Amino acid sequence: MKDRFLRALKKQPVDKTPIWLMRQAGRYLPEYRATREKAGNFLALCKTPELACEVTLQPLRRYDLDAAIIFSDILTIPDAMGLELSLVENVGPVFNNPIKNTHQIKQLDIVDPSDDLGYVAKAIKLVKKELNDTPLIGFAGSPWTLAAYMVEGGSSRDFAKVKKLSYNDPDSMHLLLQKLTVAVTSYLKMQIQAGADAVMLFDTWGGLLSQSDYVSLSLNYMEKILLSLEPLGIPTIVFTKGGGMWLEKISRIGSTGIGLDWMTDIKVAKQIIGHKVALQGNLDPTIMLTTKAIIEKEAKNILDSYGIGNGHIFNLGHGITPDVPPENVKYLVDFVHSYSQQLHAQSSI
Ligand code: 1CP
Repeated sequence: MKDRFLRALKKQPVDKTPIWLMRQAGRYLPEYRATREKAGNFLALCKTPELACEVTLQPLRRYDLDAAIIFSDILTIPDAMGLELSLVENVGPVFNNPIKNTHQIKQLDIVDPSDDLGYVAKAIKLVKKELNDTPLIGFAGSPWTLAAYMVEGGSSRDFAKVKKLSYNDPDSMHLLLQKLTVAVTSYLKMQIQAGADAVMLFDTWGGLLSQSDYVSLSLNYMEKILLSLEPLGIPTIVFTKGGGMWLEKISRIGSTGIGLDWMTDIKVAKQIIGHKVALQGNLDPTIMLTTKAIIEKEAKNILDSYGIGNGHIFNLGHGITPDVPPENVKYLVDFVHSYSQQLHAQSSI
């Protein structure tokens, strides 16, 4: 088993720091763009298990990555709930039927993932057959982040509509979050049963909330999900973008690891919560657009900041962007592996 990723997640010793990258399959790879073209559009790519499997494997053919992440999107759940997702070029994800009123929230179907999202389980099974020994990460959006897109109708700078709804009508907001919590829980269970070796919750917009709203609208629901997954015995990672000032709170909800954005100092994070959870991150994705020398300097800085000790999984602080030169990714992956060896050799003395 190529088990560095799972070992580091459990804070066990490894020979090199494992690395994978959020959005490692995607538009910066020409072979991804070709496969998406073949599928017709982004959603068709997600819904065709053979092609979703193919793009999941593409970055692993190029790079010595320590984990694969199933190719899909967090917005497949709202799509299955009837909001009808499409991806508009130069705009991003858009829902044809966004949530406009509380009546719609009451009417909203809770999806049966094995039926409505069975294509994801099929893709996971196909990937697992091809992967041999590399672990596969399953994922879902946090209820809050999904609700944010569902109420907004797509992406947004400030997500004011969903925040307004939370203040004006907290009961409806919580009803929506409860429905999403049930859906996300059964969706992740399905992914684990299909073969996912770890699962990650993406709370991309948790950082837009005040501290008390973050706890009540996002963190508490993620905790419920983790609690329901606990009996399955699979490691979990929680990533709240903009959550650096709440690490202590996040570390108490029961995840095995915590993803850090690039605004967070990984050395400080390790001091605060490193004894409890593994830390994943946290290179600024913009650095991937610069030179190999800068990538090396900044990656070294993160590895040295984490320092000696188990429990670090190298990643970016957010998803890789479409304009990253593919050769920079190879440089980063190889550098992290080669440089980190000395850190692990020291820790085993
Ligand atoms: O071909 C294209 O143009 C599609 C671009 C794209 C891709 C490659 C989208 C649309 N989704 C994805 C795949 C995806 N999305 C993965 C695949 C696995 C991987 O290789 O990592 C994952 C894990 C996601 C998760 C996701 N989707 C998040 C959470 C993580 C994050 O980046 O914050 C979010 C917020 C989304 C919504 C979404 N889907 C797509 C886009 C462009 C977005 C972001 C929209 C926004 O900026 O608000």
